[in-house]
Amino acid sequence: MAPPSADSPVAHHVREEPEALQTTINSEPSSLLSKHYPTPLVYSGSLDQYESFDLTTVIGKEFPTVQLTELLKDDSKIKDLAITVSQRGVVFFRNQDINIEEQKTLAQKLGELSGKPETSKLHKHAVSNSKRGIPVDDKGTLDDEVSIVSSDTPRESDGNKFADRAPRKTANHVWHSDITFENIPSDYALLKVVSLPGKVGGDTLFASGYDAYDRLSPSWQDFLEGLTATHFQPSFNKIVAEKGIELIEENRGTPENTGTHFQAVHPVIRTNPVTGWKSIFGGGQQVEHGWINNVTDRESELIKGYLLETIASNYDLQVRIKWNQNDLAIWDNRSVFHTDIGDYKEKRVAHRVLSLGERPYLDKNSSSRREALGGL
Ligand SMILES: O=C(O)CCC(=O)C(=O)O
Ligand SMILES: [Fe+2]
Repeated sequence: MAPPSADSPVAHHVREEPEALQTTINSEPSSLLSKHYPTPLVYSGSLDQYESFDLTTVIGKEFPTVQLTELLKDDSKIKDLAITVSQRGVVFFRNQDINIEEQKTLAQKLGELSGKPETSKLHKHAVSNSKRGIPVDDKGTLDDEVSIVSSDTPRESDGNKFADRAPRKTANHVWHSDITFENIPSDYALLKVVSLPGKVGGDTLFASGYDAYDRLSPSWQDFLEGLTATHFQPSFNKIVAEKGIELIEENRGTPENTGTHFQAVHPVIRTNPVTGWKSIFGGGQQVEHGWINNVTDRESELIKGYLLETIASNYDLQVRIKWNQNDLAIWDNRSVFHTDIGDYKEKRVAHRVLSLGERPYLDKNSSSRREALGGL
């Protein structure tokens, strides 16, 4: 069956996984039987010597003084950093002198040292890449492994969100995790804000997918653990048709991220291999144009709506970062949703590097964050 288009009228049928993707899903059960899931990693304490504090009870940590270039010298510290990011969801570092090459090295090492597959390298964005001609430094270097997130040249998929805020419906629909339309999405994201719009505006919000999972009743947890979602990014092919730009079609950081489908089937609830905790994954903007499989269209909309509400409406599972120039955030895209806040007019520029992780999976026997920590 051909996958339904995002624009197709609501039909009273059950959406199944698109044929092209069924091999992936259908090959899972037999391999699952014998599958050994990774054992959660244990923090060794190597970062305890640096000043740090938690930003909220459930999400966020800040290291106000250490330089990442210092941590980069020691693999055991990088591994502890990966564990800290996966546990706290997002970690902030202030006024960093790390350059773009070092930012890339750190991104790849965070993934490698916490056990990602050998084939997973840094992501090459299909659209937001060197072909846009925006240099990553003052020497004019162009790099497919760096996305320049700039209000001056908004990502084409953002449309004109900066043009006029007044007519926007609600900001909530922009909550997302990065590049989940890929078969192998991102584990760690590193975003360094290099130019700010002024004294105020351009903050970023993060929400814990772990805690969103913990908000669900055991019955809903069980129900959602049996479901997959099709993540879909239709705007890239529209841009090709409208603007005639060239996409990166081959090997966007792993041979498994190839082609121009920009659709991937992933479990709605996913286990993070580093913590061993379950998280909502099939919610937010990444499924706005996608759907929940094997339920009716109406049921899919209801589930998507409820998951978005759980992420967006619970302010006590969120943290908001106010940036200063050269601050850097690292988040775990497997278990955290985020959204930028387009409440400014002046130029804001950030450099983003994404490490690619593992193919998302659910280990039914893994625990929730609250179960593991014995409470909040
Ligand atoms: O610019 C920001 O605050 C975040 C933008 C974003 O969604 C990203 O870098 O993945
Ligand atoms: Fe993002």
